[in-house]
Amino acid sequence: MSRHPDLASRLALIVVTDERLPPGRDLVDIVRAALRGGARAIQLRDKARTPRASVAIARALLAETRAAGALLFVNDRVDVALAAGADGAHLGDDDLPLAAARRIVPPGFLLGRSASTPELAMDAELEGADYVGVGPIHATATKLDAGDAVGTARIAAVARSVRIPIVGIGGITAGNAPAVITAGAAGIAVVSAVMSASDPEAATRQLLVSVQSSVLL
Ligand code: TZP
Ligand code: MG
Repeated sequence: MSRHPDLASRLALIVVTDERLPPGRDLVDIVRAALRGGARAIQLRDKARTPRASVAIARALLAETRAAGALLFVNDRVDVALAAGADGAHLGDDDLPLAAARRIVPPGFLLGRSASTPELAMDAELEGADYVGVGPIHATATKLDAGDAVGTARIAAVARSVRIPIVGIGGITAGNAPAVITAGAAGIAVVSAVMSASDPEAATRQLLVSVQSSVLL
């Protein structure tokens, strides 16, 4: 059973932050705009800040996500997520093993795992992941070590292998999101489509419309 009553619908659109923002832009402002645009989940992804600084920004984002009834995940760092009181953490190959993280988090704490193949996704599910992130679906300039694009067919392959929700990531836009959903993903995770948008609120709204309309296809 899912650790969150409404997890799959919250995962329809995860807005993932980037510490490299266009000049003059403020992260909390962009997240607030994304929440106004309807984002139900935010992931703090920060490869540059110290853990101390990450906890401070996570707390600031948590005030916003709580007010909006959205979930906050912290990328990489279970310690930062727990210290800030976030709803969950997203783990990759260099982070705490999923099962080890599960041992130290309270019941109900959400754990996502990057898993780009059916085998890795099955391992993640067995270890207690609440969802898996599959990607990069398309080429992306946001994560330099993301590896080759796996395409939407990979979503379909992972969807045949696990029962937990799947989130597609990497080069996803409002234009190509429907193919990710129709391949079997519960949602999409985006960085640049919102973080680099001139109007992050409108960009978020457009992405959500795109995801939600394709659920009905
Ligand atoms: N993991 C796989 S691809 C990616 C991450 C964090 C970057 C996604 O960024 P964008 O800008 O949405 O392509
Ligand atoms: Mg990571």
